[in-house]
Amino acid sequence: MALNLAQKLITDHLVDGEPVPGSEIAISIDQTLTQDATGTLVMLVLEALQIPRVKTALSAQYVDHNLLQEDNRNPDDHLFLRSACQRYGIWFSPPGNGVSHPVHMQRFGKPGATMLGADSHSCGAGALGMLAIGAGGLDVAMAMAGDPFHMRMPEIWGVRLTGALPDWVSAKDTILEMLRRHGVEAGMGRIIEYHGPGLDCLSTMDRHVIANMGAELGATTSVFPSDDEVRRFLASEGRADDWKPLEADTDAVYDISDEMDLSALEPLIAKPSSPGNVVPVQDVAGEAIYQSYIGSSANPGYRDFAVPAHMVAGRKISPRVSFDVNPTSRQLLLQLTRDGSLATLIAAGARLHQTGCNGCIGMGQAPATGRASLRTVPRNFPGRSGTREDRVYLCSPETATASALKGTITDPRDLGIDPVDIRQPENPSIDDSLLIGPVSDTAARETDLVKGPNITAMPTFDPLPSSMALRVLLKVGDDISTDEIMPAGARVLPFRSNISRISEFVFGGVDAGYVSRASQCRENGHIVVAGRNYGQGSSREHAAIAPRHLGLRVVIAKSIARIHRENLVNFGILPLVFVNPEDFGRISTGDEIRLTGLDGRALDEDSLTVRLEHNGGDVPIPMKHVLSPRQIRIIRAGGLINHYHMQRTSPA
Ligand code: MIC
Repeated sequence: MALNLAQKLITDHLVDGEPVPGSEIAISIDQTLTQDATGTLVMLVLEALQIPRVKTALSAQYVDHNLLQEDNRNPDDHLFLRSACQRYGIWFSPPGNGVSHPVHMQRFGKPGATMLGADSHSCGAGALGMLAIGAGGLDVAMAMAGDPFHMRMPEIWGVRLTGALPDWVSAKDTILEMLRRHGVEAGMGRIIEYHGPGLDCLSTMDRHVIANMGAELGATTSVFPSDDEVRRFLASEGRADDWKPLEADTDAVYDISDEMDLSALEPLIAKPSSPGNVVPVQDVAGEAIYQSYIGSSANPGYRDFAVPAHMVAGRKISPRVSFDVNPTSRQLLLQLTRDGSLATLIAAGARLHQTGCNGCIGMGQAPATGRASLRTVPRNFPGRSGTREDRVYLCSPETATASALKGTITDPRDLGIDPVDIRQPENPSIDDSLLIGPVSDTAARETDLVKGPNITAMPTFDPLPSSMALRVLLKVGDDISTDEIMPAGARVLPFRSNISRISEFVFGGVDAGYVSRASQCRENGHIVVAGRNYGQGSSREHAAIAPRHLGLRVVIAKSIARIHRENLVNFGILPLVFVNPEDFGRISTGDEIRLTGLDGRALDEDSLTVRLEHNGGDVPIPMKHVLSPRQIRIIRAGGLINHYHMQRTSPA
């Protein structure tokens, strides 16, 4: 049977289940990626599971998020991670080496391999013809321990690209066009596979831009074929031997077929405060800006800095704009330094920041109150920049630079500058000298984990009771992101390895009273009710573990984003979805909801009825859970760690 590329990648790694859309499958994982903000918990889990050494072909740990060393906490985490890498056989990429996703793709990514990453943007490596999926840290830890990764077989959404991008329109506009057409939920339960003649105008790093922000469409991942362009890319990284050709069979079919003519695209911009709020740049042109920011995993390539350098050469940035340059990696910084692009940017008035995720995750560069900030980053959820009432726009490096020069939102086509076609240099600077490889088994066994005072053990959680009567402590609307559930940023990120402390920030920007209300009924537990696409965005499992620590036992929503739903399950929180979305309106904060029979039929079948006590009445509300039998066992056990131990002590 003719297969598309995503089906080939899945079939090659299938260890359990039928690859029929919607049914649970298990796939083997070749590589894992962790970054510091999620990696500390992953390493603590490996310790708790007493794993001697990772079983993957390759696991790599990057330090790119928690770079501000305001006190001992972040640097203590860096040392802990370094020791854990040595202990468990993992590559270590230290602070300063660069943003995990592009570095991983450049130095380790392999066409045909699977990669599970504890970061939602791990999907960027799909640019190489890999099956690269973002997941919660617990799932990644299990993959490192040698377990397969479970997911529902996604539908495959084929997008045939035709034409070629016009001048001043780039890969970022392509993914913004996908978001403009389809919105932030369209990719749920789907893999997006790009194919067709339009690929010819997209370099591998351009494809990374598109695959990276597939996360913003809610997609499981995105894939591109491994073609001559990927061969060229790997050869330029000195890794020609890692290339192999991979593409869909000629007569392959897709569950959903779509087409995009690249020649018809124009510069686009996502307005505050959703990546799905996309309009043509022309529609908002002229609005004054305060900041313009280039860099991040969403625009990590050489051209994403070299094109801005070309644009500002011999010109000056508007005096009212902070033009923040965030180089992706040390390797890229060396390249930009050697070829003079960096000097050009600085001469024009750019502010140079260290290599890393930086302001993308609210680690510095927060914009001033009420002032517009244009960024090439992937997300603009409310408050994510660090400024509560922020106004962050997402755009291409071309639009960010044109606007920095003018001081107002500017369509780069209106600048009157000659267009350039800058691609990855054929012989880029390659520098792996900071990467530290795994050590021998003997050296690993002799390594002690280095734990600073802020690194605490994973909390333990009770199994699911057979019945519960819980109060609704919070009701929120549609599209609540994990940034709103568990904020990141310079103030909160240093507590990623201290669950009790980080819990103090849960829902901080949404409802300042939530933590104290939850703490008051912590033993009994509580419910959060939400609208559509609850938990969109990051893979941070802290958005599940910290509310669980505060007593969250059930989430009831109109729909729940993929990674967050898995994280809820992994920490023993029951995710329920309304059968009739209009029932959302019947529940109010403070209501009591009763759930019974959770040890029996109520969960074994996909539909259950909860009883709502409201104004003295008793209202039945039908729910579904869409959980597999494996996930139900995990929730009943009180989460994945308990389940893991139970399986080892009493095999079924
Ligand atoms: C993000 O872009 O939201 C992050 C920060 O990279 C997260 C991971 C995290 O919260 O540590 C992600 O995308 O998964």
